[in-house]
Amino acid sequence: MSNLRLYDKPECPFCWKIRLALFELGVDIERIDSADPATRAQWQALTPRKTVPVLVRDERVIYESNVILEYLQDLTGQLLPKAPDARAQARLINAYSDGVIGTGLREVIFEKRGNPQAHWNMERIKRGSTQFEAALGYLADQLGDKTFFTDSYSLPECALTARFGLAEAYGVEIPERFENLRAWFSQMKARESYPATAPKHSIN
Ligand SMILES: N[C@@H](CCC(=O)N[C@@H](CS)C(=O)NCC(=O)O)C(=O)O
Repeated sequence: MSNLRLYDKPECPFCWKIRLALFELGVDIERIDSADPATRAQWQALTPRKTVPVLVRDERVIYESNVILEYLQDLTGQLLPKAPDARAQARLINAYSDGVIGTGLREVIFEKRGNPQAHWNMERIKRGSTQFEAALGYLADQLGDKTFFTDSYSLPECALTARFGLAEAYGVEIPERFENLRAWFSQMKARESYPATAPKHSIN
């Protein structure tokens, strides 16, 4: 695939899911850290949303992580299962990861990242962790005893691996009662794509 550039932020869950997708697809990219003051104006000029990830392929600029994922699917045919029902399921879990799983986690991460430990608002952290845990039941039911959320590595694996990875880095565990989710996450971490794409700094 020709000339791909990704503006991203190591700890951004939307960016991480794109890095996972690209790695799993075996696609080489030039990665540019969006926090670098030298490139900030450059990528911000590319997107009206002023958010990363931003993917540039030759002259084409794509922002919004889910549009990027669909674009990668269109280019490769390998990010979504074949059957319409399974494709819908993959998209639903991806949306759930963005919209529901991310909500509680954000509270924990923003609180821990934004403040010295001595000043952490433990109530906010507890509230966020509880919300995260409460959202896991649905995922556990959807996964059941399968290896993947659909019949192959797909959008849910990219999206949730990034979310669970950030959760773990910020001290939020998947409770033991969700044994299947824990086993699934262990499998995801054992793939080459995990260490190759995980943020390498700034997680406390
Ligand atoms: N809906 C967007 C959300 C992306 C987003 O919120 N990105 C955050 C980082 S996690 C961002 O770029 N914030 C502005 C900044 O970092 O300057 C997507 O899926 O791409």
